[in-house]
Amino acid sequence: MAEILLRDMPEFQALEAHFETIEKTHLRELFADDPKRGETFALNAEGLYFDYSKNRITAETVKLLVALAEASGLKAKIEAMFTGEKINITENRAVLHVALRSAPNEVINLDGVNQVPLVHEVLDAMSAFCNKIRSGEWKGFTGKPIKNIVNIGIGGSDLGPVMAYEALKYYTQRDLNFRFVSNVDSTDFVEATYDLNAEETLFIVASKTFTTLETMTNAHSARAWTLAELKDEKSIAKHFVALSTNAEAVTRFGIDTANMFGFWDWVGGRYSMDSAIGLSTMLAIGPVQFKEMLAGFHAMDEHFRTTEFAKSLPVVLGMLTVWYNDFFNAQTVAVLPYEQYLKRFPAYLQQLTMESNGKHVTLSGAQVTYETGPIFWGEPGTNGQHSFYQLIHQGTKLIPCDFIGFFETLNPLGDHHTFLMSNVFAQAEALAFGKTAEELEAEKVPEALIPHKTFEGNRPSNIILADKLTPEVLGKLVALYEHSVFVQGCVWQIDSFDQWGVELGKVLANRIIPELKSDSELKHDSSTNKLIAMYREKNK
Ligand code: G6Q
Repeated sequence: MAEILLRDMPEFQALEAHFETIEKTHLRELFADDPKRGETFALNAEGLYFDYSKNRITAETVKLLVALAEASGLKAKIEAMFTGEKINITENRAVLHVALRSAPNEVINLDGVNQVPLVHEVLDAMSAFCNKIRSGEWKGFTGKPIKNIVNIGIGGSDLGPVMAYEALKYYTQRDLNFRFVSNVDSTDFVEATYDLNAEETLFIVASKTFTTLETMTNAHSARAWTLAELKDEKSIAKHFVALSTNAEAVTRFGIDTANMFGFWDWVGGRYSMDSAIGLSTMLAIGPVQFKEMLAGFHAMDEHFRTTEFAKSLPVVLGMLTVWYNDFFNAQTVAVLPYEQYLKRFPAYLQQLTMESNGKHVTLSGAQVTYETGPIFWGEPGTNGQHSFYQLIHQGTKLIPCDFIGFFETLNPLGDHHTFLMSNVFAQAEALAFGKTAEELEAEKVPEALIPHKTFEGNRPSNIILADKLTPEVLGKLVALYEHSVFVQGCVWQIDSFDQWGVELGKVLANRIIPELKSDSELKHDSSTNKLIAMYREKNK
């Protein structure tokens, strides 16, 4: 569809007018007006309960947000993604992470080739490999089974695997020891391998391009570390596997392509945790549970593709983000999982959301005249309550929050879970309703303290609940956010699937590396020149 800039769309303008009428309305009034609001503004789909009643919205807001989503061409764009159109236009690539979790009998053609059998071929190869490692059938070079698995990757080749490993730790094979190395800082590699022996260690080199500086540097150090102990080039075949789209570079590194699990350019790094990049996850939880996770992703994909917008979890979640970002001018979104296993979920979401929607031009290259991707951040509850929640409750910034919780804990212990979940409900309630001066007076709070103890409330939040954290539920949660990001990108008319900002870093560092190691003339700005000169001096 031809690009009509967002601000010129009547649906956007209708929301601007509507915002004026709702801006001053308090959630206290909205709840008083509709005794059933808590149920009216809730969705229950795919095992996820989504309560969005504590948002500064009315039924009219939802109607107008849905109208904007429709006018943005979302329906057609969803179909374009699912059918392999090259919607990542700046890289001329399809965006087919949904194919990674497709059922074997589905057909998703790209340039006339059905991608689904290719996906399942790799999944089968991964499963066979994982079974060999997990059972001890695969032996290291000296004949010992593998006990330690070190994933080397960065960005999309690290954050998803780390998050999934932590999230699903309860389901892992505990006699395997998992480590993740991402940073080019040598400390990361040294500490991760400090207490390991090469005989029992498998390195997974996870890199889509197999050219990334950090990963290649760590992979070469891992190679040297292995050879220092095993002293034979042939050991590499038993202790290294690669996850990549670049077979040539994998071979050049010295890893046999028989030990390579492939994927395709239509899998974006931050959308790759369910591709071969998920090998560490599959090693940890086993192929059966990995497939349960994929089934969770797939269920959310189908929900997204087939559900009317007003009842679609990703659409409502995504449009609420647009609502606060573009109308209330909220700069951030806090993601607050009340589940220790989800401790890396906010970090994972930061890449998913901010690398996808941190863009300043539209698909046709025009400068946007509105806000795009907000900053995502968060910590697991209840820890955050004892640090930054103060600002969310009483600061001057509006911070919409996503609370994530589970009815059941995986580790029942006394009253812990009751205490944990009571905090989720209490926090969302306090944010929405606050505490008035009258209430404080009734409690006989000294007058001078009343302003300090007043909570104005009217601070929005979503609550996402599921029965318990399983591989399937994790798949659903991740797909929910993936598609929510898609919805936002569609409204903002940006390419959510490129990452030129990341590419820049890769180029810039490469220019300075030789300069740090030589005495060549420096032609940067005066600050950069001085910093390089000082580094040279200290490292003479
Ligand atoms: C993700 C980004 C980026 C990428 C890393 C690692 O969407 O493209 O985070 O995943 O730069 O890239 P490689 O997998 O190619 O090493």
